Amino acid sequence: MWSNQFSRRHFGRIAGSAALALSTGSVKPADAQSSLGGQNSRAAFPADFRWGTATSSYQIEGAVDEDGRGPSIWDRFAHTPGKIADHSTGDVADDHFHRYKDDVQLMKALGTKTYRFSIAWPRVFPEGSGPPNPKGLDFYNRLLDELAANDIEPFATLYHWDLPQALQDRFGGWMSRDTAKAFADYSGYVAERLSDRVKHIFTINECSRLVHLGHGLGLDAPGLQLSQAGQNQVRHHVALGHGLAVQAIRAHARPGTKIGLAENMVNCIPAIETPANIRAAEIAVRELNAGYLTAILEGKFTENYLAQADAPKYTAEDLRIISSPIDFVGLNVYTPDHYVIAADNAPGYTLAPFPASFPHMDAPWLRVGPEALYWAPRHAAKIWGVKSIYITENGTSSTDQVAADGQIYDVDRVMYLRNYLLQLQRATSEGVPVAGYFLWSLIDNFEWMDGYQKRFGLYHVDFNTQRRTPKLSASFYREVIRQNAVV
Ligand code: GBH
Repeated sequence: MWSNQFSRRHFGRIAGSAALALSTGSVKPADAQSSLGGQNSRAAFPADFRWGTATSSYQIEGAVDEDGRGPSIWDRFAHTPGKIADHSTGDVADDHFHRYKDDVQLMKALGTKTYRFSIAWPRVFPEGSGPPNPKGLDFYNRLLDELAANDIEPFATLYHWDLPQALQDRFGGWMSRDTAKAFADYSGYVAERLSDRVKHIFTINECSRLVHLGHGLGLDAPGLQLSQAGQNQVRHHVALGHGLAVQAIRAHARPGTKIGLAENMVNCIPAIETPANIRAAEIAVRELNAGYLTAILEGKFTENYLAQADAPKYTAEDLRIISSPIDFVGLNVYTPDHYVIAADNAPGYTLAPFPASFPHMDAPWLRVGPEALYWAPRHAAKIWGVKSIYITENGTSSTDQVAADGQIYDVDRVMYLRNYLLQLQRATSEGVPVAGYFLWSLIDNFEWMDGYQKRFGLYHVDFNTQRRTPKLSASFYREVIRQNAVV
């Protein structure tokens, strides 16, 4: 298995002589800076900035039948023929359920001091609600103890899309308010038992994707293709579930537990950074996130959102619950969603179409626009006055060929990360309150509808042997963390 020693040697080898010198401790960050003409001092992050990696339960755990776990909508979906590109499932995935100790060592080898993971609801409540399954929670107890022993702070997500299948069967999952209530009960239960060690909790990961791909396009579980009205109602129930969970966590967690969410906000970039375009981008962000982030952070829907024929059914009490105060906002940022140009006529902005030549990584949707990582947190801070922001996901897939010498020279991922991180540093240097960054992902994993064909990890995984191998990008990230600056 993976010892720390081994990984350090391995890092030295893959990153060449410069990293070898660094790993012996003979070159200090200051020396590195002076040799680069002081560039690094300009690209430094706040001293207490938190660096981490992110994963999610169904994508890495495997062990879907162990210790009383119930089935989730992703088990059902992945086992439905034709849904996953390579006909794979998350039945085994990275076998993290059994290899979590080794995986914690991978985090340690990077120098990360934080880790964002998700808890599988069907491990804790196999039927979604009703009697809990203490053995299911025990896995997370073991993981948390292992993280603590290695000085890595846990940030836990309560819902990364693996809804208990029983709730889908019983009342249509998120199509019903009952799922929002069950989510709150589960959240309070987990918070009570884990908040002695987990001080930061995210309620729901990416409402926008679970609505659009899960209930609109049918490409994610539960694979539904609802009308616009149906999708808006699902979004409303997810928002309500978030709000009820915030209240339940506050009621049951230890004092001082911080609560937020992790959202892939529809991110609008001023096409040219003029004051008019920046203002237009802010208007667009408010409107294009009206059903979720705007409602959560403002306590009301925008007039345009309500004016549409398909507006959700809601009560004033719902909005009060949805906008329960939160402590931080997590943003998943991969791409620029829209480039925006100011317009005189309503709604005050134009969304520029993307030219076919716009560059992307190893997926057509993964467009390369590093400034997305500057604008997302800046918008959240400016538009809603958010005081604490985490980048809860950022990263990229790459074709990741294993070279003849066994190494993975993912210089494209390094290029992507370097340019995005420079834009994040631009934000923190301007005082945008970003407290930390979680790179997606620690290890290659089950990439939803793409199966194992898309790789996002800093560590390459051979899914036949479960062998983990650090890619060049792992050395890059380790160096960024060591210097607390873009290198
Ligand atoms: C995140 O989603 C997830 O949180 C994470 O679990 C996942 O592994 C990671 O990113 C990488 O994908 O309509 O077919 O063009 C990222 C958000 C991904 C949103 C892809 C929209 C469009 C797919 N998005 N997506 S498609």
